[in-house]
Amino acid sequence: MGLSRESMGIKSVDCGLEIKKRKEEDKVIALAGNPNVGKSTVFNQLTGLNQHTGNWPGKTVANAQGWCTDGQQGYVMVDIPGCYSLMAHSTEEEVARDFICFENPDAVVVVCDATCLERNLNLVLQIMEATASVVLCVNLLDEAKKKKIFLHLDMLEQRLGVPVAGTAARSNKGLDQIYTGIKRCLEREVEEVGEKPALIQYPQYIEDAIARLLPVVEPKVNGKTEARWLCARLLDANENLMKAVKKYRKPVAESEEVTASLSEIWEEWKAAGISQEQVSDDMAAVFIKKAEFLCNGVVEYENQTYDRKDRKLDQLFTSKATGFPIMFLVLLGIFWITITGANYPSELISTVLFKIEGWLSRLADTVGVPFIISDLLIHGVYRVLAWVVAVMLPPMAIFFPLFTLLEDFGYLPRVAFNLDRCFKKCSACGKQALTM
Ligand SMILES: Nc1nc2c(ncn2[C@@H]2O[C@H](COP(=O)(O)OP(=O)(O)OP(=O)(O)O)[C@@H](O)[C@H]2O)c(=O)[nH]1
Ligand SMILES: [Mg+2]
Repeated sequence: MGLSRESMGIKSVDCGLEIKKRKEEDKVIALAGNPNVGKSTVFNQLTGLNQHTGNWPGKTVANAQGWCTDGQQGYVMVDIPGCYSLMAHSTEEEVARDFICFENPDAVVVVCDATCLERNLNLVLQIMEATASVVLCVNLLDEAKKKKIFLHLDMLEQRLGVPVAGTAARSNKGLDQIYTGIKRCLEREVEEVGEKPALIQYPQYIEDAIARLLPVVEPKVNGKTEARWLCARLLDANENLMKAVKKYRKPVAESEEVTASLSEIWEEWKAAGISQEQVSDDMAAVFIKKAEFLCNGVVEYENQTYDRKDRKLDQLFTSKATGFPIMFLVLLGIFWITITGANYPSELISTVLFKIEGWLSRLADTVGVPFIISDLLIHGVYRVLAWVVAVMLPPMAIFFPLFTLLEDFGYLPRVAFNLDRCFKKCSACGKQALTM
């Protein structure tokens, strides 16, 4: 039975997805994280569904839901698009941010790439600032092992203060830890609501401003965590996020008290020579430093130059001098192989299929099938089918395996990176090059 968000108590935010619980006590869990870290793979393994996965960022562009259970508790898992930050820069990132920040899921599982944990922790910290119920899922542990990167997840759990699960989702390893993590997270939420000290500490002048704003903002939102996060975001004044606040947290956006306090703070900052850019930079720096601190001692590299080969390939495939020429040659090569290479099997298939058409025609004459029927079926339906198969099948059989090879080698994200600037000029983004 499809139950509406209102009837099941889920806050009504239009993220294009109506949450469907099977039972009232089911919990809504968001699967968030950077692009291409295995969120949809985790989602598919847990729910038994088949969300699209592939080795390039930006495959998931809208929220998708699926139901699963650990045997006792039912969960509605929501696979959300990948994002690098809560300051969304694209529509998918907005969809992700709105679900995490304004849809109030019961918990957010943030999936991370174990091979570049520090970079991924930036988003983890941003989400932990926005919501109290977070589980960290460090995925791709098999890849990290291959690259001889070792992670002390217990230490990370201690430092972060949220449950951490280590997984290799593609081979279905460690996924039970996600359930354990969610359970611990939900139990703890009941015990400690509002008690935890803030994980992110901004420079003193920003902390003072947050302390001034908090009493005005807190009564208008859902709890302490969201209030502190929202105060920081109001001070940061990110244009895109402000639009979302206007849409989803009207009482805050329309409050004269909030506007007056904000103007007062900004006036004071202006008088002290503190610019808006400096505030944003100081805030961003806190997350980067915190991620660096958290990873120190948690991540160990047996081979310090483990990524030298990848960086050299990056240089070759994405630099101005070589990136574009190589990309054109590779793509041209693929199209040439596809079109020229397809001619031979096409010819062979059409010869065989048209020979069969001749046999079928003679057989129909021998058996005495009326001409109108044999003409319709053999020279009509069969011939069209034979043409389509002969013309379409060989290029597809050549193109898709080649495309998959490029995907597996990790070349496609580099194509997206190269084309990003051109696509941005058309108000699109580089990732769309892949679907094009
Ligand atoms: N080796 C390895 N590969 C994995 C693992 N989990 C996912 N992958 C692969 O990583 C790639 C990305 O997986 P997705 O599940 O599509 O990633 P996503 O985070 O949903 O990506 P977006 O929707 O684009 O943000 C796919 O090729 C997966 O097969 C894992 O644990 N180990
Ligand atoms: Mg996905």
